[in-house]
Amino acid sequence: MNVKEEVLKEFEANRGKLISGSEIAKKLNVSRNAVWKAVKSLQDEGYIINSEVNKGYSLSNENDLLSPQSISSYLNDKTKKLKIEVFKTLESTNTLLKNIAAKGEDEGKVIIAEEQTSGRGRFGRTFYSPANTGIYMSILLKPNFSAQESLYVTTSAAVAVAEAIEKVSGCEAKIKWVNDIYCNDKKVCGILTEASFNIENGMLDYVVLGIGLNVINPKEDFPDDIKNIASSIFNVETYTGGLRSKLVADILNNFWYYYENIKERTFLKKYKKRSLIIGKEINVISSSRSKKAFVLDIDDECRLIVKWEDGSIEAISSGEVSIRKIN
Ligand code: BT5
Repeated sequence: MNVKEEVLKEFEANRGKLISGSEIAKKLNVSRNAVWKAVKSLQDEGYIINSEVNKGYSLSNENDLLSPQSISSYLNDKTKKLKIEVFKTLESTNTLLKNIAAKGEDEGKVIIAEEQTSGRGRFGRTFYSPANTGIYMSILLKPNFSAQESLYVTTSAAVAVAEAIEKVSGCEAKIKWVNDIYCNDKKVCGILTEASFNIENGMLDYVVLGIGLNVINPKEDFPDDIKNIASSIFNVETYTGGLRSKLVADILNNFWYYYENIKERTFLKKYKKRSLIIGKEINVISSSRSKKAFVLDIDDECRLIVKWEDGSIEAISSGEVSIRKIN
């Protein structure tokens, strides 16, 4: 870590509290001038750091910029070992992490961006990812799984995110099979899991789990094509800041627990309990054809059990279709 990163670590560990420049300088074994320069540079990056003459500096609780330091203060013993890197802007965190994974990176690398210019959804769709209002994060996993089991990564992550949303914002979070999270009937989060397979043994080489969460509404609102379906978990008018790092950490803490116990599928009951569509009518869309069905259940392999209009029952897999709820 360089001086600026060390100074930020001190501030994040003492959020809202005054610490004197000389105290920081002594602790880091650098000059007071070096601390002042680091503070100035952090302020230029947008950190809200207040200073009081002869007393010192304090990082405002309202500060909402993401950094490994800000996230780390909320992580548990297991997730503290993750290697988190935060970027101001990227095309797509999944794309970057897939490139890094292909070069042999270890499990536990986490890439976060404040903004994505080409955020991706499933089936080549886009995920709108404006600056400083959401969380765009990808996690590298190397599970000892068959290709089919990779679905449990998406579904356990959905539970992890839903629980984090509820804890931090109080919004009731529902899951729309297989990868979307809804609050108040609007989509607030999408999950994109991409995997690389070993053709010879049918096992996974690696999995990149991508999570996009709308925390506050973007300044110019959502674009017209998603205005009616997208929302965020906080109202921009009342959001007081400082919670995005906690959300990231809660998601990582929850997810890592489910991931380490994934074979027991402890998340599955919770996944079903949060379902937005069990007991509802939906349209099942595949290669531009749409068919009405009634959702009976989600089975242990995370397939959707539907009853078609002719009365026949089928288990459908997420790789093949999209669904739309009928109100
Ligand atoms: C998803 O796909 O929702 C998966 C989104 C995953 C995004 C994360 S961000 C970090 C990582 N890096 C990436 O590049 N991607 C991942 P899908 O279920 O196919 O939904 C896509 C559809 O959601 C779009 O066609 C829009 O209708 C809608 N949509 C786009 N942006 C949205 C947003 N910000 N909030 C809510 N809905 C959105």
